[in-house]
Amino acid sequence: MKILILFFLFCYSFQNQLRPIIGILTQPSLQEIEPYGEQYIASSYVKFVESGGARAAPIKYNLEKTELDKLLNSVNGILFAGGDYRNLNPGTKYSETIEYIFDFVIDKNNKGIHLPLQGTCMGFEALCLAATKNHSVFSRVNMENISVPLDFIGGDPKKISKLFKNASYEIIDILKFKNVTLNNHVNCVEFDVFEKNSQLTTMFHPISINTGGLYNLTFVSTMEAWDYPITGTQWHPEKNVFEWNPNEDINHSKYAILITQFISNYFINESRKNNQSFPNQEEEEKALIYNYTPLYSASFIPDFEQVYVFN
Ligand SMILES: *[C@@H]1O[C@H](CO)[C@@H](O)[C@H](O)[C@H]1NC(C)=O
Ligand SMILES: *[C@@H]1O[C@H](CO)[C@@H](O)[C@H](O)[C@H]1NC(C)=O
Ligand SMILES: *[C@@H]1O[C@H](CO)[C@@H](O)[C@H](O)[C@H]1NC(C)=O
Ligand SMILES: *[C@@H]1O[C@H](CO)[C@@H](O)[C@H](O)[C@H]1NC(C)=O
Ligand SMILES: *[C@@H]1O[C@H](CO)[C@@H](O)[C@H](O)[C@H]1NC(C)=O
Ligand SMILES: *[C@@H]1O[C@H](CO)[C@@H](O)[C@H](O)[C@H]1NC(C)=O
Ligand SMILES: *[C@@H]1O[C@H](CO)[C@@H](O)[C@H](O)[C@H]1NC(C)=O
Ligand SMILES: CC(=O)N[C@H]1CO[C@H](CO)[C@@H](O)[C@@H]1O
Repeated sequence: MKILILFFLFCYSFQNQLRPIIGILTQPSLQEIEPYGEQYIASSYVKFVESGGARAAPIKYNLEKTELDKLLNSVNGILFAGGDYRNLNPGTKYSETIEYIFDFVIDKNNKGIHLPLQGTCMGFEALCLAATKNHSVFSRVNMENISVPLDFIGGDPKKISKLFKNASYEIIDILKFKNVTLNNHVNCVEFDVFEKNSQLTTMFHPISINTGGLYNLTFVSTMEAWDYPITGTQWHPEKNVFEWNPNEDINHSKYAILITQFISNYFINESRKNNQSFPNQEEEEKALIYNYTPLYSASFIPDFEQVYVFN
């Protein structure tokens, strides 16, 4: 009997979270979305975390610290979505919040609580800003509306990265050879700048680079933290499955879909290792994205099929 109980306790400790909730940070609305609400989340990010087996909870970028702390102490992972690079301008509330959340995540993990963080596109840049507090790490690249393969660096990505350790060679080859990673960014962190910045190199490990854009720069396109469950993609894993703007070079091939699913599965798998929870069911329900109804937004902002707006 005792052994049986110990066995169940053992299993439980390895499956501590089968109902993960991902906090997705909102951002100030783009001009086209403004009439509907002051801040927004593109629904594709919500669907991205849902497709990996999680639920989403919006984190308003302008929450006061006590409310923010409450959420950060309750969710099982955090996503910084893509968006307008100007959110990261010096002095914005948004950049203050991402720096706060980043430090919070580092601190939690240092205390032995596995709290994953994914940054996508502008969210990738947000990770670099938060790690350096230096607005000069960005360069203008204008790499917009183009799907490319990844240029892996440092050897076999299965051997050098946590992100791709468990990937099949099919996934690696799709990323290596097919145009499946949509780039849609004004700014970037150049590989040279990255390598010369000790705050970046001690925190993160670049896994892939790409070259291109109006200014034909070589920039870091995928990275992960050495010692923390933090990953960044300058490209958009969520769009292949969930965004359908016919004027954007988004890849909807069966290969591209596998990439979205791989990144989502990886991130949510990481979040299942987190043991945080809301104080009670009522607070959990109150936090969930299900309290909001997305708008069909393609007619006023073709970049997104649907958006959640908040005031
Ligand atoms: C979560 O895990 C950490 C590290 O093992 C532990 O200190 C903490 O008490 C756990 N929290 C809960 C709510 O189980
Ligand atoms: C900020 O980043 C730029 C570009 O890498 C670098 O030249 C500068 O020294 C950095 N500033 C500080 C204070 O580290
Ligand atoms: C998507 O990838 C497939 C497979 O490599 C390729 O044939 C197609 O041209 C790509 N489409 C776009 C929009 O990049
Ligand atoms: C990827 O797209 C470029 C154009 O952007 C094209 O030249 C190349 O053939 C494509 N590669 C594949 C594998 O589809
Ligand atoms: C962009 O830069 C790469 C690498 O530095 C170079 O090989 C390529 O020819 C350049 N492309 C253009 C269009 O200048
Ligand atoms: C995006 O790229 C595609 C394919 O290269 C092109 O057909 C489309 O016109 C571009 N869209 C915009 C908004 O530039
Ligand atoms: C999920 O995480 C566990 C524990 O780190 C790992 O063993 C497993 O390979 C991961 N699965 C996937 C699909 O990444
Ligand atoms: C492709 C690959 O390596 N898959 C493995 C990922 O991790 C799970 C669980 O550890 C294994 O069962 C898979 O074989």
